[in-house]
Amino acid sequence: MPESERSISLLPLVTCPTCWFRFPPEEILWVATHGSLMGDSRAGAAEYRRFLPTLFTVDGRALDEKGETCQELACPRCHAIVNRGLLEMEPLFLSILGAPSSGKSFYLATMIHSVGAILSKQFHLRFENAAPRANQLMTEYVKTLFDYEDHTKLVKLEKTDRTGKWYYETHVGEQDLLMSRPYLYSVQPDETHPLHGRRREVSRMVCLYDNAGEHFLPGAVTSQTPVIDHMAKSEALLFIYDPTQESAFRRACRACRDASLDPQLESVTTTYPQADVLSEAAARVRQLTSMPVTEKFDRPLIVIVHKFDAWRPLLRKSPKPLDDVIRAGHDGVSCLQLDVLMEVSRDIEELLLEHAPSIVTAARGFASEVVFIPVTATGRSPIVAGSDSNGRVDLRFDPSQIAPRWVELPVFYALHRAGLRNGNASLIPAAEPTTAAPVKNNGRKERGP
Ligand SMILES: Nc1nc2c(ncn2[C@@H]2O[C@H](COP(=O)(O)OP(=O)(O)OP(=O)(O)O)[C@@H](O)[C@H]2O)c(=O)[nH]1
Ligand SMILES: [Mg+2]
Ligand SMILES: [Zn+2]
Repeated sequence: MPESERSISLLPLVTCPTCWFRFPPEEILWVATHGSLMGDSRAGAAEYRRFLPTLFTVDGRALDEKGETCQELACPRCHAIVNRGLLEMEPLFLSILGAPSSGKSFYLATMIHSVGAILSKQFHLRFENAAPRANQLMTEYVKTLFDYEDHTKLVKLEKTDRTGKWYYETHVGEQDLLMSRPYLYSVQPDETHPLHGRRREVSRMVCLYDNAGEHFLPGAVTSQTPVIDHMAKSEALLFIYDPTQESAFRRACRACRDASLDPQLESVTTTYPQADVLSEAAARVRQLTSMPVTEKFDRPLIVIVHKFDAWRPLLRKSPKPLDDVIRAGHDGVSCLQLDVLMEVSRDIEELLLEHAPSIVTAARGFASEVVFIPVTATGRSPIVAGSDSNGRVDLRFDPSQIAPRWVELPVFYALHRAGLRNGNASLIPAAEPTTAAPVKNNGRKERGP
């Protein structure tokens, strides 16, 4: 690493977001750009060669062996691209897990779409797409759902597969590895944030992954396909629980007077029990982190109780609007009202205990801190648009009708807890409601889930 880059105060150790290898910044590789240097021993034939440079331009860019200026950096172990921001900002891994079709991809896309506005307006934090090329797939998901010309063209997100574009293939230690591709978004205090002066220390690079649900089923992961092992690095596990996959929930929903007409409440998808999916993931985390069976996971397990739009009639009282959970604090930066959030969590846990107690048992048995948050990515049910190429019902949405609710909260809670765990001031503070005034609404509609 040249002197000019050293002055930007690099982290002592950089973490690769693809294979989680930690290494000193001077060991980072560069990616050649000269056309004749195509083909890399680890990243594959379609990738430019990775190399440890000896020559640099005056502005600190490496020159490849053909004298071309290079831009991109790569991990010395798996040779995947390492975003430059990771040299200066600690990563914050968040794992999203859940059964097939539980709604992981919809959750990710709608959360990415929604989170930036509230982070900026209420928490004075800048949430930025830190790696436009690497995040392209996620950007396409967001565009599919929210960037439409003609709302009569119904939209959907494709099923995440077990191989293909969602993953990165590499060759390390004489074996082929399949890794999950990370999606990177930076979170930094803006100029008006009280922690702006400490931004180097508190800013984080949020790393997210979109797995196929099948990866969380027993036996799906081997040492050559560590696609879900990000869970061991995660500051919080976001387990997507889909009540519409539980027969008891479906029966109860259908019996309601104002029952949702969601087709997912009718068609029985053959799935693996979701409590077992969580237990399987828990076993993997225990194994990877050498956690004794008598100990509990010490980071938050956030159970996202998804597709709220479909099971809403089962709740005896409506959860509070988002503005009750996020309120203005003293210095203009909003605070999470944890007691309001915990009250919602208790109501949801009670409902789960009534209809699907095994998920509560699995969650409480694994983690010491469990929060249940109701979420809907779409705000409404999908429409049956015939059947897809595999003969399954093709579920789609009118993009003008998509209205996510509470998708931001799990991430806000995770950011809040991560700050506390690392002994830093939290980017997302929490406060007692008695000390906080309700935030100005700017004429926005109240947004309960
Ligand atoms: N009612 C309702 N349905 C939803 C919502 N979000 C997603 N869905 C439906 O759930 C189905 C599965 O969503 P995905 O996000 O693709 O699920 P996934 O967990 O990524 O599935 P895999 O990629 O197979 O693991 C989709 O067909 C959507 O129609 C929601 O908020 N409400
Ligand atoms: Mg998916
Ligand atoms: Zn790596």
